[in-house]
Amino acid sequence: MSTDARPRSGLPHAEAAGTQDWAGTQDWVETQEWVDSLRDVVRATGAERASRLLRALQIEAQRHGVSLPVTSTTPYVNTIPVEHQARFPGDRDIERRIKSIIRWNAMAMVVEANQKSHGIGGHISTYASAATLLEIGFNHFWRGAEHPDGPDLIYFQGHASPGIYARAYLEGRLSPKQLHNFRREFAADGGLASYPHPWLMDDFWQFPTVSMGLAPIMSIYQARFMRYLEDRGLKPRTDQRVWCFLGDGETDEPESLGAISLAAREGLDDLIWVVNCNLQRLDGPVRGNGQIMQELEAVFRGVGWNVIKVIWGSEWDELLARDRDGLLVRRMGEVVDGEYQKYSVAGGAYIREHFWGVDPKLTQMVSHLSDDQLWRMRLGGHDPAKVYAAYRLAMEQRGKPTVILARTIKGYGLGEAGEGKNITHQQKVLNESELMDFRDRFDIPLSDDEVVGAPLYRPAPTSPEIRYLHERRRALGGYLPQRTRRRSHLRAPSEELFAEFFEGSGDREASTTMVFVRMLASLLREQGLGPHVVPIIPDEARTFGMEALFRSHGIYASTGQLYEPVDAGSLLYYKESKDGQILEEGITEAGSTSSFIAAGTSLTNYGIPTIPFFIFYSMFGMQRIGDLVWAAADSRTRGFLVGATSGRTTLNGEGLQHQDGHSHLLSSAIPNLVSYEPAYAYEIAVLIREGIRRMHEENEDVFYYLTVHNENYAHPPMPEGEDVREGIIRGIYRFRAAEQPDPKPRAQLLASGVLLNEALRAQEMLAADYGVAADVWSVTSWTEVRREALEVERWNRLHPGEPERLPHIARCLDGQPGVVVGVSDYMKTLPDAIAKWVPAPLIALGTDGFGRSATREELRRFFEVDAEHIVVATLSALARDEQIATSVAADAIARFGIDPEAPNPAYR
Ligand SMILES: Cc1ncc(C[n+]2csc(CCOP(=O)(O)OP(=O)(O)O)c2C)c(N)n1
Ligand SMILES: [Mg+2]
Repeated sequence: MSTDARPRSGLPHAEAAGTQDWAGTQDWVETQEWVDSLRDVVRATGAERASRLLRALQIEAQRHGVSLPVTSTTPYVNTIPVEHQARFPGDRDIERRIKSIIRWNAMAMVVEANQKSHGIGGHISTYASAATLLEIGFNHFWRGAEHPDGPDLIYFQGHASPGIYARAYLEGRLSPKQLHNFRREFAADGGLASYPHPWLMDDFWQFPTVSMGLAPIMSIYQARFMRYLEDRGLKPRTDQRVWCFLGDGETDEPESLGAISLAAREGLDDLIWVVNCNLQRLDGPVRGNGQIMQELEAVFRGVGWNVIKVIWGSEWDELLARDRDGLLVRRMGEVVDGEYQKYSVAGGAYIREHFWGVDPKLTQMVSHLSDDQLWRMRLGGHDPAKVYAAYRLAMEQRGKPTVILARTIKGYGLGEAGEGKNITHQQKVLNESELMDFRDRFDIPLSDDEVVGAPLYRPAPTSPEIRYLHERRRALGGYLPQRTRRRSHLRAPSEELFAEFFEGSGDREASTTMVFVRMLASLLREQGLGPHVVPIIPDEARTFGMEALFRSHGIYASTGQLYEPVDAGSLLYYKESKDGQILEEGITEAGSTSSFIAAGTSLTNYGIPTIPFFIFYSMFGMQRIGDLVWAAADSRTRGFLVGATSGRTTLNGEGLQHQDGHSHLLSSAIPNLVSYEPAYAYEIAVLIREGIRRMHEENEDVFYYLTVHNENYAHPPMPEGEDVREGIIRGIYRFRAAEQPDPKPRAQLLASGVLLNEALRAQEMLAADYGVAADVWSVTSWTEVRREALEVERWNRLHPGEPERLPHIARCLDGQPGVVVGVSDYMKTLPDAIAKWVPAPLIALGTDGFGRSATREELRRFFEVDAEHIVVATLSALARDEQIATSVAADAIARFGIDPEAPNPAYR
């Protein structure tokens, strides 16, 4: 640390306590009097009274223009004074032994994995720093599935997974083989996933946490959703809690802290966060030149969380008690994190010189301690008594969420192998002597010979450790983490519910967004299903014409509505209520997605199935919150994502940032996300029914992505034939065949979404003006068509001796003569994705490039996807195929006023 940050020695204690600058004896005496008075008040009438007094002074000071010190941080000491510390009820000795064994096994499994396969990865140091934080929870706080209140929901830091596995191994829930196969998921006898992935270990992990920043925001909305279920009477009110573990480095992710004000505003006192403040991230210190704990304290206190700092272990209590003039506290507060990190590596003599040595009084304070004793003075996050007290207090706090900032050392116990070192995050292999040191430090009963191979160690089932561990979990209602597979009792709605949509709209024009909203309203009204539907909107309900739902179903507000809304007199007023059904999230797609995940996993987490519909501005969906959608997939979330105002040329006027022509490419990357771009009302009706059927009757862990539009047009009745329904689901069916009885030339026009209407216009133009007979196919999903075709192709590849199977798309187009044009309001990649199963070369039209503020007609002309361009594409292909004269195509280009030399819109 720099010398100029050192305090002058012999400070009067008022300054040391941080009250005011010291300017002369008179000032000092006066300050002293004030401080003494405060002490008297606390002693005589208690801290509460003192706090009121200070508030009164604050108001008075404000009145006189006195600038007030910023009070968002407290001194750099534990929030809980020793005398208020809850008594630790456990068996210290046995718990230490259990923890030590878990530490050993967590380390051993990573070492073994990397000995077997160099570079397979894994992390030792994160768990090493978090062990006490986790063990106190496991032994004393977290309730399991059989607890009458229901299980606590715990988001574990992803990189600490070896420790969670190692505990489950001691509990007998994971086999030695599984641990031996850490990070070898293909091992014949079963392996373990690197990190928490419910997709991969669906009876173990509940929450994917390893993409940092997502667990924190998901945990907030989880706690909020729990409250929502209770307030709506879907779940009994219990003492169930949500805990989330974060790394201090992780708090730099915008998602980590981005929603903490919601948690405070909603008074989510069932939410407890523990930030493992080991002061390090992957490369080095989190805030080498500052103090991450103080920074976080200010942020959390600022928005109204309870903050409990657990900085110093019990060894410091006595010294702090002797620190009458506040010198030590002041010293603690001025050392920067980079320097603190150095103390954990450099040893007692260094600490004596650099921490204590700055002031003779401080030096004197520790003169009775050896260098070794100085070095071994524990930090709060490694002291069970301190951690227990913090958790106990967090459990007792009402009205606010709590964050525990716990100071730890990264790689604690690794010694030379990495304790507190900058390389520690990546440390994966320990040499013989390092293994022996580790064994000695944690008293693992393994001989020198045994230690070499870093074997797993598990005491006998009858040993006191194992008996204690089971007894604690029994008392708390079972083991954690544990994911429960449950079957939904919900059923797809009857066809009648959507009858009007199958019949078509006649001359009435409507957008697919309006159609969807009507369907949602019908679903909400359905007797059995309705209460389980959870509409989620990020401040866009009016854009989508959903405001009628405000009044009919209410916007969820945990406080109810405390004001008379300005539009109270109108029919569709802004109604908030405690049992409101709509989650109106405000402008946070990340928060809304977190709600979506909580709702879409409520069956496994609470035994209550819900069907979330998250309706958002499609451009601000996949590309904005893609990683959360990936986490939703991993979480086995069920529900519907609805991208409204989609389509690069269909959303008119809004321009480059708003017009979505690629979200279907992004969604196609997610294996269990089923995407559709329907054109007509009956298609949406079929798809929503089918989605609910798959998710709730078949209990498939899939979710749906539907894009809907804001362009109004008439919706036809559903064409006759069972294959239509099947085609809608599979992704393509013939919507309208050519009227001419098989003349030449011919074409097949494949179109999705609104552009189906352009294809139909092109069909008429081709027939009337060019004698070309075109069939028009509605493509509800390019990606589903492709997935099915790939599936069939794979089967054919692996079964060379069997008769070849045909994918749905090939069956549709087989024997359909002519050229093929595919058009969508999305990038050309979508039609291209199915080209290889189409019997003729497919000409793809699409909207590659940046959107523009313009009318739909202008946009479609610009992106070359309007009916005229479909006609030109068809004629051009026919000309190249020598079915018509080239001049016919060229004339059409001229006739439509298309400039063949215009630059490619894809790059403009
Ligand atoms: C979004 C994201 N970015 C980067 C990483 C890679 N990564 C894994 S752990 C880590 C450092 C974690 O530091 P911290 O949050 O302080 O946790 P600690 O291990 O120190 O407890 C990084 C950068 C990741 N997993 N997720
Ligand atoms: Mg860290």
